[in-house]
Amino acid sequence: MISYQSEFFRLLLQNLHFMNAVMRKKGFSIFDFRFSILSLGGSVDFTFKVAIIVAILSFTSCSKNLVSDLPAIEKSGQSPYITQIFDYQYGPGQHATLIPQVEKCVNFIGEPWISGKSFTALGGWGGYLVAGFDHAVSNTTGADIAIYTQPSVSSEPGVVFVMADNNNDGLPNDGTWYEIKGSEYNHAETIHNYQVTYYKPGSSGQVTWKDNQGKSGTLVPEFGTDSWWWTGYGDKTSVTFSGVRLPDAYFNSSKDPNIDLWLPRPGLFRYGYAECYNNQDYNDLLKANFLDISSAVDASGLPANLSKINFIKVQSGIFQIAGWLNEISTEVSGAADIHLLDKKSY
Ligand SMILES: [Ca+2]
Ligand SMILES: [Ca+2]
Ligand SMILES: [Ca+2]
Repeated sequence: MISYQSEFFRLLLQNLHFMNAVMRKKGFSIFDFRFSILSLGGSVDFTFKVAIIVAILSFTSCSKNLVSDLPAIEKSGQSPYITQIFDYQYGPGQHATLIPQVEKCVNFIGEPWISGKSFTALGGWGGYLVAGFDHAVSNTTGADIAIYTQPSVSSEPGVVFVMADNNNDGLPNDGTWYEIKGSEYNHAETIHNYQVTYYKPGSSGQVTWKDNQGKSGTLVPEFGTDSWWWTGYGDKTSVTFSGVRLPDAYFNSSKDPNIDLWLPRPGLFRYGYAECYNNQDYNDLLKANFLDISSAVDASGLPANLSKINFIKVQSGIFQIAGWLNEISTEVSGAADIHLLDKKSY
């Protein structure tokens, strides 16, 4: 096992390198500082922010065991982890210019975080990936699927859907996507069957949007980014996403208009979502949210009663730009069939 101390310095160096690279690329702008559990903005000195965030991330990281030291059991040649990506669409957000046009989501395939693997950014609301296991994951008592987080400390909830391979052709082409019913399923602010169309920016560089609730707006980054439009959309002048809109995850608790102090809204996202930390289904050892196939519901909210699933879909569920945090967007590092993992690892 790698010592906490060496892991501390590895993460410290990794994050300093990351921030340095970002600052160079962005000309001293913010790329993704949602590593912080609370965030400071406005008149607070930039260097101070960086110092706080590095300190928080390093402290958090060195206080936990390392996932990559914990081997998985492979039974009958089956992989516990995701083996295929079928679809990926980035939702407009701050990472847009950094994600290749043909993103393969290799960070979501296989065991997370080994050999320098990072995470997959789903972007702003609606962005998603569709992935599959090489076998059917059984629905046994309790949790069945682990969705690995970024890892980080700041929740950016994603909605998870599951599908069975009914015709056994290995493709997510004939089943129904059933939503894992999370804690905010019946929240008054949750909008099921939500839809947003994002429009390619003109000369302003800013993405405008319209939703199916009669609302529209502009995605304005708090800190400058080149564009939130992703080259992976090809020649499209607009792109439409459909899914579940969850309640806003953060609120600005600052009384000073010159300072942002973004905090998680209390009591929300207790279970049932991807990239949620310190909630009821977060496994501290694996750094993953544990989801139960029995929680899957149909379009009317009734139990889907699935005995097994082969495919998962993870989708950014928050449509919120939280000040200098920019958009709240899900990042995930893979998924596992919990039944195939070494029980000692979690
Ligand atoms: Ca289960
Ligand atoms: Ca199929
Ligand atoms: Ca994240």
